[in-house]
Amino acid sequence: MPMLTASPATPAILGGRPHFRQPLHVGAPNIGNRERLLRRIETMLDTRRLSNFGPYVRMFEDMVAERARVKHCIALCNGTVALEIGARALDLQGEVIMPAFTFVATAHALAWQGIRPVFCDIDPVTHLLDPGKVEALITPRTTGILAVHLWGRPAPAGRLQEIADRHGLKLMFDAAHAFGCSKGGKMVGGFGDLEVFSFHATKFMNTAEGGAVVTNDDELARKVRLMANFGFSGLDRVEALGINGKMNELAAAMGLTSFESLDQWLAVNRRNMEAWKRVLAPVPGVTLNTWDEDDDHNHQYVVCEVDAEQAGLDRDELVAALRAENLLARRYFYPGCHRMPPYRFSPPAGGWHLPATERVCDRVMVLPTGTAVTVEDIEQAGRLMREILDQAPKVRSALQAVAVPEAGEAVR
Ligand code: T4K
Repeated sequence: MPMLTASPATPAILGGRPHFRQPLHVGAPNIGNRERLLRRIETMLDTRRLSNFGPYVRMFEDMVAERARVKHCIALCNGTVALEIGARALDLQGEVIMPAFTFVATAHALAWQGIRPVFCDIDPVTHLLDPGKVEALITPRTTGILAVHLWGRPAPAGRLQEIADRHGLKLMFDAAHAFGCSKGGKMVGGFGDLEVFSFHATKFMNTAEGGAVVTNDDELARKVRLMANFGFSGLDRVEALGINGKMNELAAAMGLTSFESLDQWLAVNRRNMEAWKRVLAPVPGVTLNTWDEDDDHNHQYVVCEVDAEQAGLDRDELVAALRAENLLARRYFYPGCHRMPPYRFSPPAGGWHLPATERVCDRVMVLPTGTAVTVEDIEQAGRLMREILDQAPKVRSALQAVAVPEAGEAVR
């Protein structure tokens, strides 16, 4: 639990003590009931069943499929491998259209198997792939669209499906952020040909490391299961090319335990989001992203945009000043996949044209939430942000004069 130091007279960047004694992370894991987890591990050790589609993995798959209201769930070792196997099961090749504003794993999962990610711009408000910009990027080499339910907000699946159908393309969703989310009453999991969840430690629901492919298509599910297990369809019968993408029993035990606390965590995330909404309302130039109240949301990311002119500091300056306080805000997914190696070395003729992506990359700031964060922390953080911005010119000068902690470092 982050501990507060005495009330801050001076922001740390101006020489005061860091406000939070313990770092306040974006992505500190939610941890389920220890006794129940340890009991599951005891059983696992007693039965010596550690991997290869054991009972915990089967149970976990059933629970994910039920929650996402989808026919098949194949639990895998992480979200990145799930994306790779999903893309391969769909026989994606050549070029696939995707947003550049996402975690780099989305692009790497394609590039790792020789598929060229073609970056499409996003809607500047929702941060999601802009369907109006997709068709212009389709070429004879395009085989699919990989959209991302970024921050847990469902991508415009209906419009993307129409485009995919019109051009004979496969449609897959990176739902790494969106477990438990819904759009128009339909749960994330059943959109497109298949969807991919991540259950990484930093996610709303975690298995420490883990992921899953979910689909309503029987044949695709069979293919994914084969591919994730070296192509084995029997004890010693290999039917196809495969790799090892299996989730192990330890991870599934963690997942089953996480499931038991899911609704409680959701309530915490909602409570925290309301608190952030309240405390950020009077902060000049810092605007919390909105969401559709009719949709289910897991609120695992608290995302805002910083308007440098109104705030008096730009996003990077504000993030640096907050990090000096041990409030470890993040600027996910800066600078955008298209400006990262290897993608920045192979732009199309004329370069990438992604103005909305680049604007959002320069403004987004993600703030801590989850069960490790209290309402009191958030209220303190709001006051702190106002104090920092009240002294923006001094903070800017101080930032220019000192070495600011790098991402991941905490000031002690
Ligand atoms: N698609 C999308 C859209 C994704 O966002 C991701 C992953 C994927 C695909 C791929 O899924 P996986 O293959 O990962 O299943 C994190 C995660 O590693 C990554 O899973 C996640 N997205 C991405 C958005 O965030 P970092 O660079 O933020 O990790 P890190 O180590 O800085 O952790 C964040 C904070 O959480 C740290 O400040 C400390 C805290 N933390 C982290 C871990 C792992 C803990 O307190 N305990 C922990 O065990 O990437």
